[in-house]
Formats: sequence, C-alpha cells, structure tokens
Amino acid sequence: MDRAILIDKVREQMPARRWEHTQGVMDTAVILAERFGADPVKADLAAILHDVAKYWPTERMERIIREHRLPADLLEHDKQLWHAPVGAFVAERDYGIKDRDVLDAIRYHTSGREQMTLLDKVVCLADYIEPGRDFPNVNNIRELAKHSLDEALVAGFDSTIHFLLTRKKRIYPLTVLARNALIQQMEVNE
Ligand code: DGI
Ligand code: FE
Ligand code: FE
Repeated sequence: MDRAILIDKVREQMPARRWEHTQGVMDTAVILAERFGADPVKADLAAILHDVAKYWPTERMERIIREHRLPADLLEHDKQLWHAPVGAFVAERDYGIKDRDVLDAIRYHTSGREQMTLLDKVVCLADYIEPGRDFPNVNNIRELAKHSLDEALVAGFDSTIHFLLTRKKRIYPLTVLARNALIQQMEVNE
C-alpha cells in the first residue's frame, strides 16, 4: 500500500489528537533510528500503524484476541495493553504489512518484550518521548535518549511501572522481562 494511502486510512481510525501523537512518534522514531542504527523506513512504517487499534471498542479487540489466538494472558491484564498486539494483527490482515520486524515493533510497543530488537526499542522509546508527550520525568527520558537507547527505555518502563504501582495495578510480565533484559544488557556493556 502506498504510504500516503496508508496514512489516510490509519488517520481515519482515531481522533485528531491521537493522529498528532502518531505524527510525533513517526518523526521521533525516524530520528532515533538514524541516531542508533535502526532502519528508518521500518521505524516510520511501524510508527504510522502503532496505535491503529487504540480507539477500537474493547469488545472488538477482545474478539480478535480470542478468535485469532493472541496471547490469552492479555485478557487478565490492563485493556490498555491490547491495542498493541491487536494493532500488529490488523496491520498484517488489513494493511498488508508483511515485514516481521515492523509487525513485532507494533506488537511490543506497549509492553516491550524480553529480547527487544533495535527497531522495537526505537518505536517504544519514540512513543514515550514524542514532542506531544507530557508526563513526570519525560524530559529526563528525552535527555537520556540523546546518548543511550537502553538507559532511556529503562527510564520509560520505570515511569510506567511506577505509575502502575501507585495505582495498585498489576504489571504485565513482559514489561518486567523487558526491563530486566535491558538492565542486564547495560551491565554487560559497562
Ligand atoms: O498507546 P499510547 O498511549 O501511545 O502508549 P502505550 O501504547 O505505551 O500505552 C501505555 C498504556 O498502557 C499506559 O496507560 C500504561 C498502560 N499499561 C497498563 N499496564 C501496563 C501498561 N504498560 C506497560 N508497559 N506495562 C503494563 O503492565
Ligand atoms: Fe500505544
Ligand atoms: Fe502511541
């Protein structure tokens, strides 16, 4: 699918402010890809689609998770997690995306995963720090992102985990695995 057509279709799936966020993620993901050596074309494509299912009704996401056997443990955790794996499914089925790297970057952009690829990290971090984002510590994460992808991403997961802890919410296991693996990598690289 032509990029301009893809953009028009994805844009129709969300309110204007979410599209602005998506544009911020596209710009940031390309900058981070160039900075840290990921493929900027794949980063752009994953960013365009990353929140495609964000505004789908819960029931519609739940049906896809059940009927297409996406990880069942999602249903036991925060619904905010669902749009990422559902988005990857939709990107493949409805938007013709075949590239496994791009699909995985969409799939894991919220939770992270244990062995994140460079592209996964770039898209996940871009989602945290795009210019429209405003949450406690976002400026610190933006500073870290100038020199270390891993340090910035750990700080991003830390802020999410902190947010979940203060609200007495469960933490999805992949997020814990993602954070542990990043810290282990950083220790090895010291
Ligand atoms: O879709 P966005 O708003 O752009 O951002 P996102 O895809 O990173 O979604 C983040 C939301 O997911 C945020 O409100 C926190 C929520 N969430 C709930 N449980 C978990 C979680 N995020 C992670 N990483 N891990 C969880 O266990
Ligand atoms: Fe998202
Ligand atoms: Fe997002």
